[in-house]
Amino acid sequence: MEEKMFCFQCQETAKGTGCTVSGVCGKGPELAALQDLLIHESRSLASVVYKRVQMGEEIPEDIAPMLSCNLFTTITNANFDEDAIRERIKLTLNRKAELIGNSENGEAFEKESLWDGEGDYVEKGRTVGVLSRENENIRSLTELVTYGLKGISAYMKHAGVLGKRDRDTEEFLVRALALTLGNRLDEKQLTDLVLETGKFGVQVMALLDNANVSAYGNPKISKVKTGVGKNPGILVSGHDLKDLEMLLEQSRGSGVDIYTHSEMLPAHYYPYFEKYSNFIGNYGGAWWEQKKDFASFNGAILMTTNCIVPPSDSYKERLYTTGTAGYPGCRHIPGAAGEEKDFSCIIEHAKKLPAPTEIENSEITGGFAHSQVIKLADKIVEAVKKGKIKKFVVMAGCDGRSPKREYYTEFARRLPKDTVILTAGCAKYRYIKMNLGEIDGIPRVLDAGQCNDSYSLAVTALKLKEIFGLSDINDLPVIYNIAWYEQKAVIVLLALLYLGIRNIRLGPTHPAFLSSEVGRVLKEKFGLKEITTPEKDMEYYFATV
Ligand code: FSO
Ligand code: SF4
Repeated sequence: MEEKMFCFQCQETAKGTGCTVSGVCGKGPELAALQDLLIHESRSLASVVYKRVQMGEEIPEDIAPMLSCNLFTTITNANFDEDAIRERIKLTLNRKAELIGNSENGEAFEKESLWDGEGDYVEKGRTVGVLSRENENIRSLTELVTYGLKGISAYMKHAGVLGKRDRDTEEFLVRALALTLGNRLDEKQLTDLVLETGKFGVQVMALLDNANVSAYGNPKISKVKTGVGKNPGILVSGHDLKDLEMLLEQSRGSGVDIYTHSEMLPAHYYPYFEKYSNFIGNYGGAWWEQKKDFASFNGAILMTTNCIVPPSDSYKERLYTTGTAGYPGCRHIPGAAGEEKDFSCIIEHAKKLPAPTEIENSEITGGFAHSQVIKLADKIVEAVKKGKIKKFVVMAGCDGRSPKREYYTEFARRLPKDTVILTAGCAKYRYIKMNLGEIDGIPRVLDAGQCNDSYSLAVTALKLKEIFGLSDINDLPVIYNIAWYEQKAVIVLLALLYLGIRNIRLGPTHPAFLSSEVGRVLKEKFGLKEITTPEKDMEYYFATV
């Protein structure tokens, strides 16, 4: 049967090999082709810009924001709206035409950069997707770089809305996209580019950390309520803290309470948001539980980024998107980076809706970003020296629907009582509500924040290395067991590899986009391993302890 589409960028890809009929995520073949075209045209625009850079020109100011927005839009579960993707393709083509038109040396641009947008976008998209690269390893390495760049783009965009940019990372984004247009690089060059992507992954996460801390203060230990109040509410999901800030400001005194869902939970850890008395707590669990959670929430819902699950009719008309997120038929709140968005329509809508139905009434403890952990360093070091903490287990990453993810709940449950879990990202929902207890007042699950706050875990590890006077980060009593789902987890993984961390376990399944040869190299070079069963992995890590 002829394939209608091809996408293997996320963990839930069909049969663990690729979505070929329609996406498990709900992405149809036309949307897939449009996303492929948007990526291709982003490479093409980057290629034109890179050529001009090689001729001694500067990268125009608007280029990196445009490219990062394009890439972020194509991340799994971010934007299902074909019109929104068409609009981005058009903008990108126009900008490319402008740059080529203004160039004194138009013929310097290669054929691949020159498509002018004539013809059908979907048809064109079908010719430039993942399978347009025939060599399996070249394809694998190119996609690995591209998914890393998508993660970088997401974090770049979040830092950008808080007024922080990093020219080096922007230059890298342009260069890496340009170099992955067509088949310009060989396997060795692409492997080097993969490692460099990890380097900029660290840099962009540091940038975002700095942007968040400068805007909202250092995260601190917080107890977040999971019960509900009597007022109508708005449930905010995704990762964009600036959107949350604007909504909190505009909903002050409106009688509408604001709750977080999934990856927005860590917003409660920032001191800045304490001043909003209508910022009530967290409602529900990880992104994939939204059908259930959004239905019982009863109020309006705001998706600021991924992960959107195609909505049920029971709540679709109360679901709003903003930023790079989009879903056909759901209202989109516009506004570019740096602009004040107008959230009045969602606030007015929420006022007319019933209060949330309570689904739990407890607390989640978090806020263990690097500055907070460093404040606890004396206590932690003492617990390690006394043998009360034997190992730290980094379990950052994503959650998802796969039943195989039960592994993480079971792994956390089986961990010896003298271990402490360091987490970040939505992976935490697999165990953060279990009461795993404390060691000398230190909770056994330390949540640093969103997936990008995996950077915090790396800073914590580097600090411990310094305190214990070790020369190699791998000599620390730290285990890395990372769960992946989408492309932000890819950049987190590449960043950890760049920092020299070895023997990371990755699950719940092997990424389909890693060819056997690329998988073998990662295994050999970095000791990357797949998870097995909680019993076997537990034995592997703790048999000798
Ligand atoms: Fe999760 Fe979705 Fe944050 Fe991802 S909500 S899966 S890695 O978008 O980005 O952790
Ligand atoms: Fe399939 Fe994932 Fe791609 Fe969606 S994003 S089409 S589920 S591989």
